[in-house]
Amino acid sequence: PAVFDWKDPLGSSNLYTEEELAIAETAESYCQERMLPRVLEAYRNEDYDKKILEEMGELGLLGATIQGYECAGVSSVASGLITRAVERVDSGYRSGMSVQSSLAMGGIDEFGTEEQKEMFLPGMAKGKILGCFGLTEPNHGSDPGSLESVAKEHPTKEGYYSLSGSKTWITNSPIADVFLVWAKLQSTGKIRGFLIERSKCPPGTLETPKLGHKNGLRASITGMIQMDEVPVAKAMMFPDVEGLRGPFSCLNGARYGIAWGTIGALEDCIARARQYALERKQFKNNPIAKYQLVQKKLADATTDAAYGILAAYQVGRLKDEGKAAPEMISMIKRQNCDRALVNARNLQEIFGGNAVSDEYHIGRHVSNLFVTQTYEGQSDIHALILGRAITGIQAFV
Ligand code: TGC
Ligand code: FAD
Repeated sequence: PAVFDWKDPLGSSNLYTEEELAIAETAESYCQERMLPRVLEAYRNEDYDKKILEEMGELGLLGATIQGYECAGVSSVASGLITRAVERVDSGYRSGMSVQSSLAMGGIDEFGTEEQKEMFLPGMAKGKILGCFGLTEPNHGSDPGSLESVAKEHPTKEGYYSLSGSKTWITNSPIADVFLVWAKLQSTGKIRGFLIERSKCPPGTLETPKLGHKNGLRASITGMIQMDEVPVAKAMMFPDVEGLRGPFSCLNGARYGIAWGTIGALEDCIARARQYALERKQFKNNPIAKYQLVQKKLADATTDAAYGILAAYQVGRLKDEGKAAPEMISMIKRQNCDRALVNARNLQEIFGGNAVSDEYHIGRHVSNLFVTQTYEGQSDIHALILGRAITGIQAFV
């Protein structure tokens, strides 16, 4: 007879191939055995251990959907399962991986020249070359079309541009070796993608200060990219893509991953809250799990997690068939981030005062999930993307 499993309420595991299940298992064991023991110290000290990316590289988890260039070439569903396993531990670790895999490697794979791909992708797949993605600026977050960073013809160096401008809230920027920066080409006014290598920047032209004292995503590292006439060889510009289609195409992959990942974080909250509710006793020695209001919180969260996974799965399959419209990705990114945040906040109440101690992990997930709802398009921005697709009228401006 069919049995209900609270860990997989709608039986999504029946949908995965053998290979996808094996990849998920590898990722889950690595994350639980090697990442989880480090997360509390990392979060307390805002200390991102970049060895994590090397370890992920050794397991073939970076840029996993890319074909060739020493990448694993797995399905979008398999990459979603990896993301879910990582974010079950911490959204910050998933963030570091998303930026490396979907935003930086994904951009190079989709828009780079053969030379750029050969130069960066194999090293990035191994976690030996660290990447970051600079779109957001101090004055332009939700509206990146207005960005001010500019690439001018270099005044003295033949075959070079000179890049100036400032990017902020950039995951991995303080430790990155290669920067995928989006700036306007002065001659056309159009947004273009540039690959800046830290090792090739003359002193004083590139600074990447860390943004510390965060109250979420503390296990990831975030910073600025300050460019003051950075010389960049023309061969380091993406040759063909112009306008916002470039950065947004990279974001499609990262937003898709977040839809899986945030459900991983929510699933961790559910498992921890359930366990706590079964152990904690109040009023006549009853476990608080006996009380209806506590059960409702668990029922709501478990339902949203199960629906979220099925939706992400469906978009993953369509993605591999070339049938995933960006609006579908906006829908699952928004819904899964929002539901993960709301439910995690409700589950936090189950822990009573202990919720305030980081050793119960729930407060960390709640703070992280606020960030996931904000970056890669804040939820209301995704509502407007959907509203535009539904009505044909844009409401941004
Ligand atoms: P709009 O007119 O809508 O579009 C401009 C051009 O872009 C194309 N496009 C897309 N192409 C591919 N995929 C998509 N999802 C696309 N969305 C739009 C579009 O076809 C058009 O092309 P063309 O050739 O006609 O020029 O542009 P808009 O300026 O009106 O945009 C409005 C809006 C709100 C949709 C957009 O600006 C937006 O999405 N804002 C949110 C910004 C955002 O997501 N920033 C993310 C920064 S990176 C980040 O947060 C990383 S965190 C990583 C981590 O740590 O995990
Ligand atoms: P704003 O655009 O100022 O928005 C503020 C509020 O106004 C939001 O609620 C928004 O929904 C609302 N709003 C804005 N416009 C409208 C409108 N037209 N209608 C209705 N409501 C509106 N960026 C990168 O490029 N690379 C990274 O690696 C990266 N990593 C990040 C890591 C962290 C930890 C954080 C916090 C951010 C990161 N970001 C990154 C930046 C992130 O993408 C932006 O913060 C996000 O896009 C929102 O932009 P903003 O902060 O400028 O908010």
